[in-house]
Amino acid sequence: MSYESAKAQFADWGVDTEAALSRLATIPISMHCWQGDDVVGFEPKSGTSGGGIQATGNHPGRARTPAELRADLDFAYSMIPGSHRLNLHAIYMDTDETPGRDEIEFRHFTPWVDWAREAGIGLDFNPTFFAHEKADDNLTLSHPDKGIRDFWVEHGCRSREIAAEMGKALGSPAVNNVWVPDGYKDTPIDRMAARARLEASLDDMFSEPLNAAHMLDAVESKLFGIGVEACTVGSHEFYLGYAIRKRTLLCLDMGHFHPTENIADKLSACALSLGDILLHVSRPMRWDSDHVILLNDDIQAMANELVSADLLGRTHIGLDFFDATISRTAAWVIGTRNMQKALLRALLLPLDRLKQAETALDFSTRFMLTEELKDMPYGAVWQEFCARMERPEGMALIKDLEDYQASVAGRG
Ligand code: RNT
Ligand code: ZN
Repeated sequence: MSYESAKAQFADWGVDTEAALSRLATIPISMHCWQGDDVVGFEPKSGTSGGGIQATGNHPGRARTPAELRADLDFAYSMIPGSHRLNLHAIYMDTDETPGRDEIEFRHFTPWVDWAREAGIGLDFNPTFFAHEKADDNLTLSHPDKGIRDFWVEHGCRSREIAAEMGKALGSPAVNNVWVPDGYKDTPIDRMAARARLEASLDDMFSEPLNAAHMLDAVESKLFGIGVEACTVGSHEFYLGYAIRKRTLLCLDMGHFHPTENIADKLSACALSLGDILLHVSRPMRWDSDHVILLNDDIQAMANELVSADLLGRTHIGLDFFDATISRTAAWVIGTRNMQKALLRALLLPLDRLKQAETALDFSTRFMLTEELKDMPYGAVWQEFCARMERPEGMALIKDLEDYQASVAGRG
């Protein structure tokens, strides 16, 4: 179907496809660097990721150096319509020095900043509280040993400063997201003490006020992980309360709840008490498996909520998945485009009509509308978006993805 007929069909429903396309073009997605190398990073002696994070697979083409990762990212962004962001973890430093986690500085990341400036890409940041000998017990900021807590607080403080410098250099605030793996494999006796220690460490870390125009603090909760099945210190309730009291962003990761919970439902509930929100869009399969996101009901529900609840202006959309069994660049590109497709479909909803039916308790109309809408020509509008942004789609996209994968498959 041509874009013009699609446009007319949407207009029949009172939907302006041009408005949807313009809005979509302004929504940045923060693409996570760690899909490119299976969460390994570039620290001299980083081994397995630890902390319950597990990329599985051995597909050829893993980026082994910052230069390879940037080449893969350049390619990925060239396949994704719009202008976006990169979410870096501290272990992705690019330097000949070998700073400890408590010694990292902005200069260890300047090649990333130069690259981002050149490419017109915003940066976000994350301290790395895993894949380190001082995190081997799965305890960091809540460790009973003050020396270990202080080490990680120092890492967190430095990460905030690095994020602030990045945001300042690029003229757009970097979200600095704190996720710690802290928890217990078996049932703990004193959960309160662990949570009080985590809270005190976070307070220490966040004590230096930094300019919100440069850096935004976020905290990420989790339900459980491998090795911390019995208790995660930074649970959802812990961080929801913390974020509200301390006015940080709350990061909702779609894999960090019971599999039957509806994460989209949480957005409006949390948003009433919070300022900005950070999303880690992911696809848990039976557990926090971090599969590449599909254009499925969960992602669509999330996008619909962002639009319907008018939360796009204060939600930072980050992705969090890693699959090493398929082309890593294809995973990035298809996953990110899926997020955009879901946003486009949400922006093409006749929301006034739907809301009107709901307010009038006319659930028959709401039901008929939502189901009939599933047959609308979203594909034609998406194709138009890609064409205007000079990005391939369909078979042309697949060929480009295959060609690039073939070009990196020889990496050792
Ligand atoms: C882990 C969290 C966290 C990580 C990244 C690498 O369960 O989801 O966001 O995936 O920091
Ligand atoms: Zn996450």
